[in-house]
Amino acid sequence: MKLTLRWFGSKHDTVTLQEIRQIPGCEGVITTLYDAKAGEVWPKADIREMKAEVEAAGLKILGIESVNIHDDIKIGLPTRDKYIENYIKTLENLGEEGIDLVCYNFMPVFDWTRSDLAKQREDGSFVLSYDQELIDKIDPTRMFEEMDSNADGFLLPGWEPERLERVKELFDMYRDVDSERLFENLIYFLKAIMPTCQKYHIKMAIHMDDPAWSVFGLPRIVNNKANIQRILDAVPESNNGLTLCTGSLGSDPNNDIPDMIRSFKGRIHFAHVRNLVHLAPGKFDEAAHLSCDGSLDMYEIMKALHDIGLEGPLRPDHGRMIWGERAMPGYGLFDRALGASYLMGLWEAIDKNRR
Ligand SMILES: [Mn+2]
Repeated sequence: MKLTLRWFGSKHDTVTLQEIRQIPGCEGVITTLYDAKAGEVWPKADIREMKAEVEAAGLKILGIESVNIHDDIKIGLPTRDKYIENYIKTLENLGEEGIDLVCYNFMPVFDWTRSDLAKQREDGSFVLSYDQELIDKIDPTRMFEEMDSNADGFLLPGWEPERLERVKELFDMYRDVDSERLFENLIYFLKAIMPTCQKYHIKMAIHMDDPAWSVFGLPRIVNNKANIQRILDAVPESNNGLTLCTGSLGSDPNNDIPDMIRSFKGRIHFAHVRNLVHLAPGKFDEAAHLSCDGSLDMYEIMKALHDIGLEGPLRPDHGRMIWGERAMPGYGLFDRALGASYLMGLWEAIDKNRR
């Protein structure tokens, strides 16, 4: 396991590489070319520049989160082949620069969804929160404005403004895409990129849907054990793997995360570890990483990751906003650093106990 932190680049992130380097045990960052649009080829010069900046700070790029998938690929339009070609070129450019892990998601229209990006808890901290009853009252085509007005002026990872200006049109385009069609389109994409992934030893790591159920009637296919297993079986190359996100899976209390981790052994290339509190069906608040602060047992989760011999990067996921910090929702320094230290402590104890 390699401890990492997500970093959005010096133009967008309030957290610096120098700060990240001071988190004990942190070996690298998970980053992206934030300004690259889905469907574009990532220029090699830009990848090199990003890599040089990270390495100059004494860190490594241990993965990309994300190389976003163009909607035409998810919808399965005839134009998808052109965008898959571009994706392959991006993978080649990353592979040639020694980057071998790519996280992505296959959610239609919206990336992750929340009803509140700064809900205040009793201790005064702020967290992201989800309440299906509140979401049901929102006109989906106004979802971007709802999220944006709630983001304290920071950009929201995965919510590209230029794409969301077309949100009505996107809903229309996805009208005939049910979960079966979405699954077929994912498999088509994966089969097309596998030879390149194998050539460059690139591990593709699909992120779980967040939350783990259908929102605004849009299909969900990466949300439970059976659905995820089906994706792994349909493209059995180990390059087709997962970003195991405990917060996304954990939004549904029916998901037994330690059991899922053990059954996906060999296919988990990247782990996002965070906690949340189940308040009611379809309703949760994010929490500190500590087990007793939320509903997930982080010790059991880390033990399962240790059991499968996780070799790839792991990162603390969304943190609370604490100590007056102002940052992108979920992505401040303070609480993620606390989470990182806690997860490293669990890992050390599990590791030494087993030797
Ligand atoms: Mn995640």
